[in-house]
Amino acid sequence: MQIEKYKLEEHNHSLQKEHQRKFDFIAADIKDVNGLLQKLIDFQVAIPSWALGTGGTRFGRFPGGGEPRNLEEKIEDIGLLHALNRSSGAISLHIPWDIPENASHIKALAAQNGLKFDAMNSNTFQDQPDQELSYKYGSMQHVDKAVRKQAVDHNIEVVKYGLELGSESLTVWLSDGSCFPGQLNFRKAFQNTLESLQEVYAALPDHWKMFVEYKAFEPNFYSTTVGDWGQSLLYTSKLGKKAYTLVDLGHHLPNANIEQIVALLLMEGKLGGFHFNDSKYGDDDLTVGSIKPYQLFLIFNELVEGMDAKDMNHATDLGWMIDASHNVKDPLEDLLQSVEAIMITYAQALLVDRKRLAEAQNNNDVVTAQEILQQAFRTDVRALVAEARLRSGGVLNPLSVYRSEKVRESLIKQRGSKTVATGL
Ligand code: LRH
Ligand code: MN
Repeated sequence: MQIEKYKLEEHNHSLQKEHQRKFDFIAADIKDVNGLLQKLIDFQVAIPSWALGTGGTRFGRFPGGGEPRNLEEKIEDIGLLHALNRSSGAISLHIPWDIPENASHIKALAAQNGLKFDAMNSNTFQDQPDQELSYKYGSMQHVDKAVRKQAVDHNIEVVKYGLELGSESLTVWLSDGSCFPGQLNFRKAFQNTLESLQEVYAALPDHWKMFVEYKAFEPNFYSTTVGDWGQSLLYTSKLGKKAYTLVDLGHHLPNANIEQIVALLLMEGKLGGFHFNDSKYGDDDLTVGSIKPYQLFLIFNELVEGMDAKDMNHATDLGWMIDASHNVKDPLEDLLQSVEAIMITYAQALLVDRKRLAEAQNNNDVVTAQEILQQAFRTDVRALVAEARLRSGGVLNPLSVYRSEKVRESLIKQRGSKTVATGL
């Protein structure tokens, strides 16, 4: 579904005066406001193809209707998000949920919607109907070499799909682990997994990256074979320079200091990217910044500091992806809120007075250090993010346009109220 351009312009015109007042107010205090705005304009967040329908849990799923019935409609939905916020310029596919039957057609449709293909995701955590061997007891860790080979072949097949679409990275998340003490030999599981990842790594095109995503628990509840950042760093260090660690914010044990993990992975040159979401308990996959916005700010603070220390390109040198599941919100509204939260937090991190912070740290002036961070976190940067959207052809308030244009109602009319998208 596309929204006519004149409707977007009408919306911006109706809010222009109020926006200009707020923008002028905050811009007055920023040295290089155009430089900051350009960073926001360049910063693109990849939307997961598996999060365009209503998510669910083992207790139930409550689809809201109008969900995309195929990859084409998923691309159109992300295209609509991108037309509104101009910050969602990429899609991350999950195979086999989103096999591009006709790759050149899919690539052309994505280009029409201003979308690139970010990391491809393999899936060896479910058994497919036509699958020969089961992943019940794991995939790359499996005691049976034939099961490990099946998992390796699947990942190599996913790379092939990605090559056809112009993707340049593969995310490997392994649900492998154990549910009971004694079930698994941890050392053999690690070595089987490393050996399997090395076979996939060997098949990677030169310019590709492999992201090894860790997770503390679920679906295994005693051990996970890629269970934390240390284990993922061990794998990626042994694999080689094309292998990096992927940080999914919901994959940590309670109270983990994720910003410290991010700072150290960045320092080691082994941070590949993110799956942004938020959580209060487990891998809740909630809207970004909806539960712990200050933690997200502290993570972006380490990202900006660490990337600038290595002279990295903020927009392109790391993988910025959302990984969320929408149980009670309209999936597209949830994604608009998540992208907004990421852009707001990135803008706040860009406002941190790095020079004064370093001085305070060198003087062990703990109070001033906190004041400098919270000065940025307590700055309302929404007018900056809105101005960046305006300058890149988007709208001042994406959510209100989505609602005022009754997008969900139109999608339900077009697709029906019972359609369920592939994904989690
Ligand atoms: C695992 C995970 C992984 C995806 C899946 C959809 O919890 O975060 O990134 O493959 O969600
Ligand atoms: Mn994830």
